Amino acid sequence: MIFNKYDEDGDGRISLAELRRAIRSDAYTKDIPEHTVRRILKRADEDASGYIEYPEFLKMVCNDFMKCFTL
Ligand SMILES: [Ca+2]
Repeated sequence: MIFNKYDEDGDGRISLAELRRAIRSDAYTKDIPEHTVRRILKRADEDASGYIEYPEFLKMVCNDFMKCFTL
């Protein structure tokens, strides 16, 4: 599952560091700047916990990256 690739330590949520690594490992966003990573996290983080939980992650990939079909 895609979420597991992002959630490297398997605690069920994606931290800023995990999001940064995952995004940069994707070819199409290799040069993504730090402030953009933070903006993506902030936008996906609906409850403002500072992390992306699984339901928030699903919304993020469906809305922004059109990857719904791969989930
Ligand atoms: Ca995690």
